[in-house]
Amino acid sequence: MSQALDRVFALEAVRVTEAAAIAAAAQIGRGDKHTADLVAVEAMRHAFSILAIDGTVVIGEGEMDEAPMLYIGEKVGHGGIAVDIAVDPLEGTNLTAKALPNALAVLAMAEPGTLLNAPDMYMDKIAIGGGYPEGTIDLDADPRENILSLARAKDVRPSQITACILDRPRHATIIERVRAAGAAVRLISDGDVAGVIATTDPATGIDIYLGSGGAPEGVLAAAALRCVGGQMQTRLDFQTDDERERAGRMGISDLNRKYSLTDLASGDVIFAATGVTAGSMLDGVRVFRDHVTTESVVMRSATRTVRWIKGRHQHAES
Ligand code: VTB
Repeated sequence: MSQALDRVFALEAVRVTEAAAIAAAAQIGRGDKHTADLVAVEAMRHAFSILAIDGTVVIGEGEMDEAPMLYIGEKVGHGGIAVDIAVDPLEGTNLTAKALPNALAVLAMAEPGTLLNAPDMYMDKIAIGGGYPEGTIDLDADPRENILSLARAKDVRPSQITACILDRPRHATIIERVRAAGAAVRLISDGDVAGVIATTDPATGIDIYLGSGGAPEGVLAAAALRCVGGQMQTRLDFQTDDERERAGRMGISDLNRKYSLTDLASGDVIFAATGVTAGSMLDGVRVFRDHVTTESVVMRSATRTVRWIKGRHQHAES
């Protein structure tokens, strides 16, 4: 990606996540996660169509036969710079349906071939923010050891560490081991992209993210960490042979590979997100009589610039 275009697209990317977030906002608290997702996907796809890019979706709504829009391999944009695109038009469909915090519209744009083409399956993840020595965390270490190591690196007591973990029965052991180390656990019902990014911002009070969530969400979170700093390690967490075969078809030969941050997103990348419901990183969409407001963040790995962008969008009819 050339510097100049890459800079322009950082701002263009926000238009795309704003469009998805505004569409999804009409579905906040309506109890219908499918419609919430659908309207976000439609709006995001439309917003892409007016961008001067030659984009290829590498992480999207699913494979071509299961997703009508923003499927893996779909071309987006009306021509221009070649970019690979990872999207989650509505990260937190449940959060939106239930009007819970931290639902986001998210995308990453990257140099072609530089994002892990992660299949839609589980991925084990561990992540911390920036400023710690390399090797502070290790996906293969006991969660208790990771907490103790992070506490040493941060020069605090383990009881002053907070871990963010998805509230799932599969995480019972991790939660028990983190608490055994003396750390606090903040359980989230969904939204692990926001959970991973939260580790990079001391204001959230979250120091470390642990557990298994969606692999596509893992790549999106990695794109953000490439821009703001942080450490992350992941491994695909196969549930079935079918998933193993699918990963093989997508070009993954070492099924047991441990992915570092740069294995997940190796080149120049832009990450953009707009808040749908208010959360730790971004305010949600607010709807007024004649306009809506949005809050977005856009980051670039090339310069590590992070911009927060507030938008005021007039309703179409007013
Ligand atoms: C997580 C979470 C997502 O999927 O990736 C989760 O961050 C993992 O799947 O918001 P399970 O729900 O099966 O645990 C989401 O909840 C939805 O994509």
